[in-house]
Amino acid sequence: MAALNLISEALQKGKAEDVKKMVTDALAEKVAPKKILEEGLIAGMDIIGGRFKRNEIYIPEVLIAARAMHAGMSVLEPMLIKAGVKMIGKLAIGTVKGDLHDIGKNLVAMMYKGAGFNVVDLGVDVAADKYVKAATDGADIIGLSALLTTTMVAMKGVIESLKEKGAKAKVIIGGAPVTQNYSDEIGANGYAADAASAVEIGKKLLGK
Ligand code: B12
Repeated sequence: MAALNLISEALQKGKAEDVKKMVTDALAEKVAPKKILEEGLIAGMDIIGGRFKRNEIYIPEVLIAARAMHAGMSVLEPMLIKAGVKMIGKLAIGTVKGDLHDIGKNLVAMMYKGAGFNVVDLGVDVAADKYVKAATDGADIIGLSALLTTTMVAMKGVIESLKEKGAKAKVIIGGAPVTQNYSDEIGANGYAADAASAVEIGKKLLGK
């Protein structure tokens, strides 16, 4: 059996093709997609995040690991969706204006898909009017991601724009610099520190 720690190790080394193959093998061996995601891919990316923080590795290594993560996710995503139950709500999620970080946002999107949500990925560097349009188009939840202290301030503007248009969608926010205090301060409906709790909060907000 493809051990999940081997997936994590290959991801950390940036071996995209190996990660893709090991994820495919693990799925063929009936390992649960959520387990592969959490104990293989997310576990590896968490280690990369920590090593980058301690200056043990630099941006190129992080980018290569991120590419391996995306390679694994490309195989896993349809399975996570398949494993999910019927659609329980619609999430539109994007990284706010000026911010290009998308790994965490993609993870949250994937976990929502796996939990049975219809997910619209708005991408990165998303302006407020795009979130407003997504809400008008029927999103129950708007997800805002920011990884920079300089871009998290844009979240407040998005919430104000949504209020101005009378949008009923609930707003959840997250990303490394974001806190529960900040969420309360700008009037978001929920905050989560990781992708799994992000889903719990979304379900709670919709009364599921
Ligand atoms: C990978 C990375 C990059 C990659 C991004 C690749 C990509 N496709 O995303 C690259 C190399 C491009 C990059 C660029 C930059 N980066 Co950068 N980057 C990182 C790094 C190492 C990891 C981020 C990551 O992916 N983590 C893994 C994921 C899984 O975690 P996460 O994003 O936090 O997401 C989880 C939760 O936060 C939460 N979550 C996330 N989004 C959401 C949304 C919702 C709705 C909810 C509920 C929850 C939620 O759930 C996720 C899953 O559990 C961080 C360091 C760190 N430890 O965070 C720095 C970091 C964020 N970067 C930083 C900086 C400074 C930059 C640059 C400005 C560097 C430069 N000088 O050019 C540029 C900015 C580019 C831009 N305009 O956006 C700083 C930010 C400092 C600050 N406080 O503002 C950090 C903290 C590094 C550091 N210690 O200095 N970066």
